[in-house]
Amino acid sequence: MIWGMDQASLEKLLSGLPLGSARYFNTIGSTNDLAARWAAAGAPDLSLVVADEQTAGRGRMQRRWFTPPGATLAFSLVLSSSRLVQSQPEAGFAALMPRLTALGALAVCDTLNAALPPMLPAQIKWPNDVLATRRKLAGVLAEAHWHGEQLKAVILGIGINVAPDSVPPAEALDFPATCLEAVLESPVDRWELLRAVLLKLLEWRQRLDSPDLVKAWERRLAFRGEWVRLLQEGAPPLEGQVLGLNPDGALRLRLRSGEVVTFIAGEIRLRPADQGQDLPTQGI
Ligand code: BT5
Repeated sequence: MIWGMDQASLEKLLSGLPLGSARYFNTIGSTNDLAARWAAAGAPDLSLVVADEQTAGRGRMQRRWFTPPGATLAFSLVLSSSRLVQSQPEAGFAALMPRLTALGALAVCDTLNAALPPMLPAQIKWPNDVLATRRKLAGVLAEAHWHGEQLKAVILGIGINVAPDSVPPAEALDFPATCLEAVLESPVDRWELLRAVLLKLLEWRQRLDSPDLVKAWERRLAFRGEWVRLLQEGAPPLEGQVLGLNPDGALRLRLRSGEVVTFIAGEIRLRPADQGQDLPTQGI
């Protein structure tokens, strides 16, 4: 078991995994930003940036990702474009991004489910959150980086709440949160968890273009059959029943009118329709 982490221990932990290089930081702004700069400077495919603490951790749309020291797992992987678009170039960039978000969420979800009781499986709150006990335990941020019109790399950032200190104060949250130690009621070695998630991620990456990926994403979908509220930028909230995912990863909902509509990942937030802001935050 590794309690402290440093560059040499990270390299030892990852030995044998088919990754690019790896860099460890005690403190960093955002692992996604460092990984993007590294990708621009020629980082090999599957290079990894890991940090104990992020001072400017980000979620989607510049939302904040809380990453205090000693309690969370925060890392980013460089996925080189040359390895991403080779198998289905005609499907293009638009098809790729939802799959990469799914790749990260599935890797986390599957890793957690190896440890969680089968009655309480981790699930994916579409598109990019991993829930346990219906609270957010992890988030995924896939960001594309371009060189002119050419996709250079996608940075896949993953944040997982491990110890209770990782759970933000309730007033900083738009959805209830928890951490793995609270759910398992036992201590968790963050670095063993990192290795396990990376192994799952490498496994799923082999099937990035397969219909299996979206099917697995759909099987782990939270709130299936339930009524949810969609919060969209610049539009009134919408209520619908979660039906599933389309093969392209779009969310399929039935509205109160009976009409079935689909949403492409990225611009919406989702919560159960009957859930107020006051569900207690666990683990703090
Ligand atoms: C996400 O965004 O959930 C993506 C989070 C990705 C974080 C990783 S950490 C490594 C890499 N480097 C980065 O800078 N980022 C990535 P989104 O769905 O937009 O959710 C953001 C919202 O989650 C915030 O507005 C808060 O309400 C909530 N939140 C912030 N920190 C949290 C935490 N530690 N646990 C649970 N919820 C949190």
